[in-house]
Amino acid sequence: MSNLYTVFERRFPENRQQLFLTEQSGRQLSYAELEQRTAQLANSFVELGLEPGDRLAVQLHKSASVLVIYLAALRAGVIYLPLNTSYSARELRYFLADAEPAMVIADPELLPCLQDIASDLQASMQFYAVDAQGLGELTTRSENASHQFKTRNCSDETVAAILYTSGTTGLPKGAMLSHGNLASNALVLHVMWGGRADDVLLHALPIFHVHGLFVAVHSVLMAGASMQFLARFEEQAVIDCLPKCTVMMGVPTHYTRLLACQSFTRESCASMRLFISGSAPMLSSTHQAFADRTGQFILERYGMTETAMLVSNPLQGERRPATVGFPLPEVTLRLVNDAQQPVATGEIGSIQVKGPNVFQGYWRKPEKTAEDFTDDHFFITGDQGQLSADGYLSIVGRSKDMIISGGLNVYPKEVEQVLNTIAGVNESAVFAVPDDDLGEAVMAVIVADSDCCLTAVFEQAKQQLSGYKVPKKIQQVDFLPRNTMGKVQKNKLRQQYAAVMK
Ligand code: MCA
Ligand code: AMP
Repeated sequence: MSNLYTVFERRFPENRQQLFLTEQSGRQLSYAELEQRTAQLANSFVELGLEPGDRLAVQLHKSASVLVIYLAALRAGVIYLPLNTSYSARELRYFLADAEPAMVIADPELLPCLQDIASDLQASMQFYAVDAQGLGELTTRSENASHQFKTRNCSDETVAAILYTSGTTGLPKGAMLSHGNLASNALVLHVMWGGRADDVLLHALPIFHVHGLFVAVHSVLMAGASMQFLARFEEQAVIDCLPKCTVMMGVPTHYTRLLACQSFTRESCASMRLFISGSAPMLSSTHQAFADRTGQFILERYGMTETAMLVSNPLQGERRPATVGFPLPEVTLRLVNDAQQPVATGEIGSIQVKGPNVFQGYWRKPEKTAEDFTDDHFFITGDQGQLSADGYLSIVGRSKDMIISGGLNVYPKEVEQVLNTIAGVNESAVFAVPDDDLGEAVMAVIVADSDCCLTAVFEQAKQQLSGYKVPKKIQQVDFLPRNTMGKVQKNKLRQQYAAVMK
């Protein structure tokens, strides 16, 4: 098995002058430039002493330069570690301490905070600033480097990237995805979704996650196709771009926001062959409204950071709303009851999976890794599913205490831990409430001193948590509902506040 970059390179268009991407500014990157710039940067990484297996942490706003850095890291055998630009100093400290990156590349305005953290941790890391145009000392250095780089060989198990996912305990875990995991998933999706060289992907997702970085970008590289690379999801920009595109991948919030626009019409989608949705459940009513408006059926699929994509509705055949379709080739999926016995068709069970896409474990957390696998090596997803007689999987719930807000995961425990440290707050409970825009919104109830100021609690929460984790509503209560075991009854809270965002 080869380096993931080599898998892509073999599929680059013969004419390397063809476009890989176009940014909103009109700036373009051809496959020839991609090859050259990734070779130069990989040479710089080696000159600067990065060794295979070293971690490269990257905290940059979305631009083509980030993809050049990602692919150069793959070529040099360096482990790529994307950091969300909305992370707070508290969150970043955990990631730097845990991953111990040898190099950190960040936006000039974000770099000082990372440097302060590293100096506080007494950790030695190389720091480079790269600005929105992709410029900085590192880029200048790489401009003088050779255009040739022999991409490092690696095995299926060699770690390509670490993506942090928070956990039910409140402590994030670094999921190690290997070159083999990502290559097998990219190939399967290319075949299942009918990737074509003349595809143009509309890319409006963030690139810190499996969805935007791997599923979307890899689909372009596997087809030798191109993409319109938008810095963020903004409805009108997406609608303006659609006529130049053939495929779009998004989260349900993207599709509901498009449907709220009058200018999103059947005509604006005329060149599109495929709309894909994932990361969060899509309501059947959204599927229907989308089909009514555009004449096209969204293809919904299901995956996780630890496994990349697992299950997909078919390209040809019925795309069934409220289901995520069939297990992908090579993915073995089973539904089990509490006694770990397979459930009958139509019954609800915990989803467990096995396959070449399943990650290598959590970075430096062997005990956590062991907890999440069964004795016969199935990964326990923490999702609850149900299979129809004709094999369609529905995700019907989660055994993990997790909120999905606008396609982003929030673990209540982490938010509760932060709220509980705020002066005046005695205890808290964080849970999901239905939200028309985000699907689920984060809500907190707190038991606090009588003089506790809610505005101050919000401010403190904002300082310590990424914006999407900050509760949209915080309500002060006299006590938390508990069962006889003393456990907070979140079901009761969810019911009580179900209409709070309406
Ligand atoms: C931003 N904010 C949010 C969210 N995003 N709050 C709750 N949930 C969110 N998802 C907050 C910001 O902190 C800010 O708060 C305010 O909303 C406005 O921020 P802005 O950036 O302008 O928001 P936006 O542009 O409206 O973004 C919403 C969005 C975006 C378009 C839904 O979150 C998005 O693109 N989500 C996609 C996420 C994704 O790619 N997920 C894949 C991971 P304040 O005003 O207070 O500062 S899951 C995955 O990879 C698995 C494997 C899978 O299956 O795909
Ligand atoms: P993450 O940990 O960020 O990778 O999020 C993965 C989780 O998102 C899964 O375990 C599911 O709970 C959820 N998810 C992803 N795709 C879907 C989908 N199409 N429908 C319902 N839930 C989904």
